[in-house]
Amino acid sequence: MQDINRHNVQKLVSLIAEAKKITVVSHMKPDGDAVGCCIGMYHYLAASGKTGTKIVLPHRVPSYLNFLIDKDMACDLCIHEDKPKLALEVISSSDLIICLDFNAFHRTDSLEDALRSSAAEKVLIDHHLNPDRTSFTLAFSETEVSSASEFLFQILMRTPIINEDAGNLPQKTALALMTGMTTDTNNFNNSVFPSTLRMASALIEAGVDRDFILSNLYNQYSEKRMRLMGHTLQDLMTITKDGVAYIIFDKKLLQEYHIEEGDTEGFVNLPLSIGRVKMSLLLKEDGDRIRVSIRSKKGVSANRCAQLHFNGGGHENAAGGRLYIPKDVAGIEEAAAYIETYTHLFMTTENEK
Ligand SMILES: [Mn+2]
Repeated sequence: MQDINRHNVQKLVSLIAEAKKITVVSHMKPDGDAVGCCIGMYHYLAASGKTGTKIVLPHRVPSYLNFLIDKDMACDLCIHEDKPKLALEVISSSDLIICLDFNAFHRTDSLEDALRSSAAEKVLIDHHLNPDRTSFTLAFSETEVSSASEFLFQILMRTPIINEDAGNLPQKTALALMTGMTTDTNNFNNSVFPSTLRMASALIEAGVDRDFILSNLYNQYSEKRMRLMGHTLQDLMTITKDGVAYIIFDKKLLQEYHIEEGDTEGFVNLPLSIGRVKMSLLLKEDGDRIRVSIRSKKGVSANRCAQLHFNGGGHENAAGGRLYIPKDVAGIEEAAAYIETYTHLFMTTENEK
């Protein structure tokens, strides 16, 4: 946690104190961690007297996270895919931009240019490898944490108004950060550090309702999601002789099951429960690209595979990327052959550096 020192926390506190218009941003296709830490930060800023803070996201918040959005906050939430002009105006008119849960501006997709060209002070708070530190006034980066939500929790705990007592966090911040950590660890299934359990313990003591979070996250799925899961496991999952499982969702299937963002959350993890599966890939056709999620077991680097073959990267055992049509593959129908070829190369010669 070398970035969390008195000097940096002090600097963050004074950047916030001096700012007149603060904007909080996160990455494209925001997940529970991205949304959780943005909302957590928003309510911390509001409690610090910073009204008028905006949250700008490239894409909509998945509906399973709606329980984190209250009426007051909803009008400060600006989504680029809904209101592109407004989103870019908010960014260019802010004097402090707090960037959460991503390591470089290109991860924000449509917000990238506006963030890059903005004259605002920029703060990074993130848990991915290889942060682009030079683009920020102040960077907090740490990979030995479960999530950006956990890292933000640790930083906020060191600020004077919270003063190491989670009971001083606004309740909505506590709820949002617990939610972000829970989704990024897949409910304590991966990336759990001693500090993660300390955070959970402090937040539960401070009154966070974990049952409420779990019932919102995991017991509110649509029927179509479970039916698609059944079809996927029965008919669409392939396992190669190298122990690589892959699932491909083309546009037709996504339309047939009326699949929205968030509906396939967690699918990529399912094949890892099979003993001989060492790495799992989920591909989704999305316009002129195919989005790729990769998860791996210990000893196999999802991050390296994403970097080498899928124009991406991420964490050691959880990464993502994309294949461009027609640059990488002529179309979705060629994706299976691409995966077979390149994961075989990866598993046999490239994984062990
Ligand atoms: Mn994250």
